[in-house]
Amino acid sequence: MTVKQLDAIVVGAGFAGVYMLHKLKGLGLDVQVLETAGGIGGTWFWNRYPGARCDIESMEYSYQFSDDLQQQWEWSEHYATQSEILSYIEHVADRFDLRGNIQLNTRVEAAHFHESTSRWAVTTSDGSEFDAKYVIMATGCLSSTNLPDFDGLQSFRGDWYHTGNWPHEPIDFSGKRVAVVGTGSSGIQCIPLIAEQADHLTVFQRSPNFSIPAHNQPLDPERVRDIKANYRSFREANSQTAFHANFGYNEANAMDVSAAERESEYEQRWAHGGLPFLASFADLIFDGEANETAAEFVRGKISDIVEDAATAELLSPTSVVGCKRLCVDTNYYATFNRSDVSLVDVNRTPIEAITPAGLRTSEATYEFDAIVFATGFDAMTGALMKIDIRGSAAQSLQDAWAEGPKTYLGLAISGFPNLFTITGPGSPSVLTNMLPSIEHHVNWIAECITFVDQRGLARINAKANAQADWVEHVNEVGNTSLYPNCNSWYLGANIPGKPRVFMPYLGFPPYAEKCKHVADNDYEGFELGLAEPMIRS
Ligand code: N01
Repeated sequence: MTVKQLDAIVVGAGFAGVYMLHKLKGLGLDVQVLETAGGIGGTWFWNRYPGARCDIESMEYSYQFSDDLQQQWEWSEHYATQSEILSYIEHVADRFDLRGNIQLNTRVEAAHFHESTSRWAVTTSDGSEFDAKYVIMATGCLSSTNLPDFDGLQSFRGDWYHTGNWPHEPIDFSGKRVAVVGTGSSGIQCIPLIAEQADHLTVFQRSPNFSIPAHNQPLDPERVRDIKANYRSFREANSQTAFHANFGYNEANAMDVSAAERESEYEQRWAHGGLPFLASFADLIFDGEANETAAEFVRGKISDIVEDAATAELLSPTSVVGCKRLCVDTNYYATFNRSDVSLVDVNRTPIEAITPAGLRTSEATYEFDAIVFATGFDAMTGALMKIDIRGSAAQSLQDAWAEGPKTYLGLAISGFPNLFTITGPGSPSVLTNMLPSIEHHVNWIAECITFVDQRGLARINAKANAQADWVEHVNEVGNTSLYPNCNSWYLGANIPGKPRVFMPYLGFPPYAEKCKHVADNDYEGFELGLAEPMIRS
């Protein structure tokens, strides 16, 4: 078998991998993207469940590297559907002639760094071998599905699905008894639509979640014209915030204003809909008392919407608003007013097994024709840890991260030279609009590679002390907030046995400044290896 020689390998053909490819091709590098799926799109390829759509507005959940692209592409709704987002990335791949460098249906199984050559040997599921100077992990933050190890799943006689690996053909739940397990963003999006079809839907909830109505609607052509006329400043405003330009950050603290003012602010944001609810007050995610006022407001809404008091109470979280990713829904709470929808508290009565006919909790047995697992992901590290990655001295990533992920800026890992992670743990990633964060990382990595190559260097490696300082800083900042207070996937708490570490970095603008500072200072915190010890043939 011949080993394909390359400048760079990009793992994953989601939004990160596709733009990384475009960028590196533009630099004249010989690049190959390797993708497990049978198509491009990452998250938007896999998550085809009913109701899947983005919770960031479409005008901002898009690339900004090409003004022609952002001027010409037409979104139809405020929040784009999965299929529209997938069409968009397909369009980008065609428009920029990227498909020729993307190999689909190919899982990267191993990436081993060779000290003598300062190059990576990459092997894939089809037995192909590649040799590249750089490896860029564009493997996604929420791409490794979490299917809890329920006893008896294989014995189930009906059909079962995971929201994160949904079939391509439409699934018709008409006339069926359906279970949905899990009430995070995916469950909350699909439950109302499955309820409309199914004969009966039973929702198995372990923890209730806070959800804000989306109030999704077709895009207003006038607003689109306005944004397109000022796209640069719109994007600039976006780059100054975590989520989006119109997030409407309120600088006031909840506890500094009257109860009536708080109520009015929350009402306004509930009516506007979506994630901007999180920006109601500056102290919301930092002060427990402030947060409780928002929690109380949402619980009030739930009890207004849900007719049965016991169901409303069961749906009402007692946790911190935003501590788990805030959900955005269409008719979620109202769905529980339907006579053909029931709610089971599996916190009180855990699922004991999947049975041939359905599911058994500690209290009852249920019969189903279909079960939907909306049980989430092994977030941020799952996809990376599935690959046998070995850096200097053959150290494995599994060993390096045994106590939790450690990175420098979420971009590089000490001891793993010439390997980059796009939106890796330790970067703002999931606490931001992913698209600008992806573009920021891709641009930074491309500049870094240019720097290394122009100086004839063989390698760049994050220094252990710079990485340790960064990890400490990420933790310190995280600990100023309420984020570490609940069992979220941000902390890895949803996966049994996963080290509990708050993985994303809180604060996009300071983060971007830090990355710029590092680059401006000849990649401060990195050690640079001299001229390539071996010229590749
Ligand atoms: O996954 P989740 P998700 N028995 O981990 C439950 C993004 N996203 O796919 O909370 C019973 O949030 C689990 O219960 P608990 C977004 O960032 C975005 O929904 O651990 N239940 C929870 O209810 C989001 O945060 C969009 O107690 C079990 C659920 O399964 C992220 O993806 C749409 C269980 C998992 O919720 C992940 O969302 C969709 C068990 N053994 C996703 N194990 C938008 O843009 C787990 N659960 C709108």
